[in-house]
Amino acid sequence: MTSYLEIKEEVYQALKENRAIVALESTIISHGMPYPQNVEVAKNVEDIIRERGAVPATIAIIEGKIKVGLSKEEIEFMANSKNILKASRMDLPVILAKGFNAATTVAATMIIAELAGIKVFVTGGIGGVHRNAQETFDISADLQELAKTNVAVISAGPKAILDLQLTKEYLETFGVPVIGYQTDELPCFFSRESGINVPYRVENPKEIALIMKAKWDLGLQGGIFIANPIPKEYSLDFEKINKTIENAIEEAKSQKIKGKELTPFLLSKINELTKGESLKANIELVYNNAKLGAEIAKEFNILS
Ligand code: PSU
Ligand code: MN
Repeated sequence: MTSYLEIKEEVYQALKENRAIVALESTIISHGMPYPQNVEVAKNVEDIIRERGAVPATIAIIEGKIKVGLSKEEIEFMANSKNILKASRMDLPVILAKGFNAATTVAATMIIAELAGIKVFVTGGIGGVHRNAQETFDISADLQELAKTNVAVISAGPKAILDLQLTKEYLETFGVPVIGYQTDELPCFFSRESGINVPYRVENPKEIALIMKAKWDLGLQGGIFIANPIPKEYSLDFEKINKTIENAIEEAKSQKIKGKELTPFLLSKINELTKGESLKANIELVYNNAKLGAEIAKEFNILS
C-alpha cells in the first residue's frame, strides 16, 4: 500500500496523533471550476478547515502516485495543467499503472480516504442519477461508493443537473443514510429547496458523529450522506436555475457530450449562462461544507 500512497507530512502527523482530518477531492479543482478561482477555492477550503482545528487532506493523483494532502505547488498544478484525467473507481488501477495525472471524484476520493484512515470528506455536490438515465444508464459511480465505502460525505446535496428523486431512491435502495443538516428538504447544490424531503434531519455535528459511530459499530458497510444546504444569501432560485440547467442539458445533447465529460460540461455551461452567478454559489457552498466537515471530524474524533 505504501508504495501507492504518499501522505503529506501535515496529514501524516495528524494521523499519528489521532487528530481530526477532513479529506477533500480534486475533481472540483481540475474539472469543476475555472482557473484561477479553482486555486483560490482549493486553498481557502483548506484554511477554513485548519482555522477550525482540523487538518485538510486534498487528494489527487500525480504521476501515478496517490497524494493524500497536496502542497501549494501541487494544488496549482492540479488547477492549471492540461491532461489531468478525471479518476473514479474504474480509472484508479489504470492511472496508477500508467503513471498518469488525475483528479479524484467523490467515489475515488472516498476510496483513498478510507485507505488512509480518514472518515470525513467534504465536497461541493455528489454525482447521482442523471436525468433521462432510463435511456442513457448514466448513474454516477459516487452512489455505489456511498453504498460500500465507510466515509461520511458532506455536500450541498446532489447536483441540480441530476434527477433528484431518482438519486434519492437509489441511495435508499443501497442503504445509504441521507441526512439533512438543519433542513427537512433535500438541498440540491445551487438551491436550498428541491421539493423533495430528506428522510432524516439533524441539528448539530455531534448528532452526525453519533450516526457515523452507530452505523460502523454495527458493521453496516457504506457511507453516510450529509446534505448541507447552501447559505440563504447565496442560494439561487430553484425554478430559475432549473431553466438554465435544461438549456445546458439540451446543449450537451446537441454536442453529443456523454460519460465523464458531461458533469464538467454542464457546470461550465451553467456558469456561462448565469454569467458567473452559479460559480459564486458553488464556491460559497463548498466553504459552508468545509465549516461543517471540520466540526463533524472533531466530534467523531471525540467518540472514536
Ligand atoms: N462538486 C462540485 N464540483 C464538481 C464535483 C463535485 O462542486 O465538479 C465532481 C465530483 O468529483 C463528483 C463528480 O464526483 O463531479 C461527478 O461526476 P460524474 O457525474 O461523472 O460521476
Ligand atoms: Mn456519469
